[in-house]
Amino acid sequence: MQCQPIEPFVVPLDSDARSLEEAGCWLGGAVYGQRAVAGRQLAQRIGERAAAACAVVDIVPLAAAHGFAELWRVAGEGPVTQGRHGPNGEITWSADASLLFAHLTLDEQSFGDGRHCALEATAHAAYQGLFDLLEHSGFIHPIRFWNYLPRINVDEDGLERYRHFNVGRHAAFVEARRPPDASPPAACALGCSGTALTVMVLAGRVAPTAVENPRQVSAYRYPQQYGPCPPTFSRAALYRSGTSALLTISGTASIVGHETLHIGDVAAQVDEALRNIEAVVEAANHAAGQSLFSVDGLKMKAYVRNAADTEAVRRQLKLRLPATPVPLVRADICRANLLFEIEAADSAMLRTSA
Ligand code: 3EB
Repeated sequence: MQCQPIEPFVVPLDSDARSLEEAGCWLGGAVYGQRAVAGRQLAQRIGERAAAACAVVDIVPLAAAHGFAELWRVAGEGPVTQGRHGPNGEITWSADASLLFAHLTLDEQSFGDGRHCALEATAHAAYQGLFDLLEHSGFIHPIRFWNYLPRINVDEDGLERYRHFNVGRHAAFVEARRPPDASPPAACALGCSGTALTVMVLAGRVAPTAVENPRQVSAYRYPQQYGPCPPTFSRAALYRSGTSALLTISGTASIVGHETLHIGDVAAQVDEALRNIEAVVEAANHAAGQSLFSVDGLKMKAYVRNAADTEAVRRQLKLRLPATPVPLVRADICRANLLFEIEAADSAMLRTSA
């Protein structure tokens, strides 16, 4: 099967529809910054003119005054087809020959009884719906999930909401006969505003290779001190199809083993997270059997818990990665003591032995 290269691109919110079309073939992605009216408008333009599936994440961008979109561009002419899935058409998807991108936003208020935390049920339903789409579309292998959940660090019914989310996600994996501890896809999980959970997925027709970080305990083996169900993700996923490869690195923070390091020191957390990124890139190149990726070349995006830390984070990133622009958004991170999280992706051509 012939696979086309895919890359994430950051697009400023004031891009016009024509420049989007000229830029190539967009599969989908997300606008970060719902509050800006421009965000909704861009998502609509991208959806209509470029046939891409574009989510809107209610989050505060620190990168550009009006926010930005992160879009996944596929090479070639397409065709990119688009559709809806689910009983109420709540899932929007878009696909080319080898990759599918889908997203849905579920309002937690339509789940549960209004008195108890409904995030577990909402996460369960979101993953059920997306897994159903993957099975029906033939893109059965998730490569990467993005999760944005409101009030992520708030305790409800005696458990932090992120941990409720983990219970619902875990149950959906088990139910879909996708063992949570057998090479799960890459992922991230961040806070957002509002009352709705947004989940996005990139999926393929062939299984990606899961990549772990030798410096960290696999997240799906975290001990119970982090909640009744561990989070379901691998540190990175390496997707190879035809002559191209895509590496997508999960949300990466200042965690070594399973413990948070440098509590209260944002600059040191940035450094530690980047050491983890380096270790994951090395592990990915090892898994590929060739040196495909380098830290300098990665497309990155990062989350900062406290807006007041923005300049310190920028300074530290500039010091470590002088040539890599890293758009920032303000977001709560899934452990109250984490101040920073970074994610990355890149594509490469595989060297095939003649
Ligand atoms: C960590 O390493 C930090 O729950 O999907 C990173 C990436 C984190 C993904 C998820 C959580 C998730 O545990 C948090």
